[in-house]
Amino acid sequence: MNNNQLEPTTKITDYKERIKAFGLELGVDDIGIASVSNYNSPLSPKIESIFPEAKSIIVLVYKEPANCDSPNRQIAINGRLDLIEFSRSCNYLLARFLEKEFDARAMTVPYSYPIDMSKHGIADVSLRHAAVAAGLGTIGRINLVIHPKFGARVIFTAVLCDLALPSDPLVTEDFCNNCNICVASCPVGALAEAGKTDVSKCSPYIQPHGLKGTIEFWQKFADSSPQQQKEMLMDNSFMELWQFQIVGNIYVCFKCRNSCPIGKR
Ligand code: B12
Repeated sequence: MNNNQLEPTTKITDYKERIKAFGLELGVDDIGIASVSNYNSPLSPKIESIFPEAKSIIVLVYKEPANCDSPNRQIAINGRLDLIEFSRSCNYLLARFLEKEFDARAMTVPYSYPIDMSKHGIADVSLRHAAVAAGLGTIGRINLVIHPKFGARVIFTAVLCDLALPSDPLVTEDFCNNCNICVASCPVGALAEAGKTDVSKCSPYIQPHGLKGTIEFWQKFADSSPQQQKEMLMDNSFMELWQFQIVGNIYVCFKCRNSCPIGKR
């Protein structure tokens, strides 16, 4: 069909409506569209370096169930894992819809991992910047996108495509009231500086069995006697490490996001 050519405005509007209707029908909570030219994430790679013909970013919003508010660590993270799994299906189904319905080329952008580990926490596509460009919210003091209806209790995925779809209007209202509750809620002070999350504080705390924790464990293991090594392998911290390796993406802290009063029910 379109081979990157701009279609008459009515047709393009119709495409956008059909794409959004399809996504909402899947169970996604909101969808915004940004033209690639409106995506501006200074630290991230250019979208063209990932997908040279990409013209649009379709950003999918998923409202989280209440799990992350639970003091039970397993229930809290399992709610997120449910959503991550669901979001992969939605990405795939939307990409296939674009291919089948509009003869478009599409590439999916996942929730997070795998990312290029040499880039120190900078993903190939910054979903916060994409969500803002797609009119889905504004960045609050918490450094998360505050969605007009759901606040910070949302996650995002995206689909890049070569259809030239115009951007949705930006959200102009600032939903963050700068109450600073998120800043105070962080047990390691990672939000102390406005406009920046201190990754060296946040990351090892929310993912204690991530890269830093794994290196520390095996370093200690290498420096231990055979008897101590035996004990280390029977210890709960190793079992947690093992669990992290097979499940991945296990966070043990949601405090900033849980503390935000915007959109809380
Ligand atoms: C790596 C990563 C992390 C790392 C490091 C973060 C980092 N370096 O930015 C760690 C592990 C610490 C982390 C923590 C969390 N993360 Co995280 N993370 C990511 C990931 C995979 C990549 C982020 C990235 O590329 N950052 C690097 C660059 C691009 O960011 P940056 O240029 O520094 O941008 C910052 C500034 O520019 C600032 N900023 C200042 N002024 C302005 C103005 C405007 C207009 C804009 C757009 C930005 C902006 O905003 C950005 C945030 O700091 C994304 C998924 C993705 N693909 O985007 C999820 C993602 C950002 N994380 C998310 C979440 C939910 C979390 C946690 C709450 C984890 C949890 N327990 O649930 C915490 C929140 C911590 C916090 N309050 O900041 C969500 C955010 C959803 C939302 N509502 O915004 C994302 C989008 C995952 C997803 N698919 O939904 N994360």
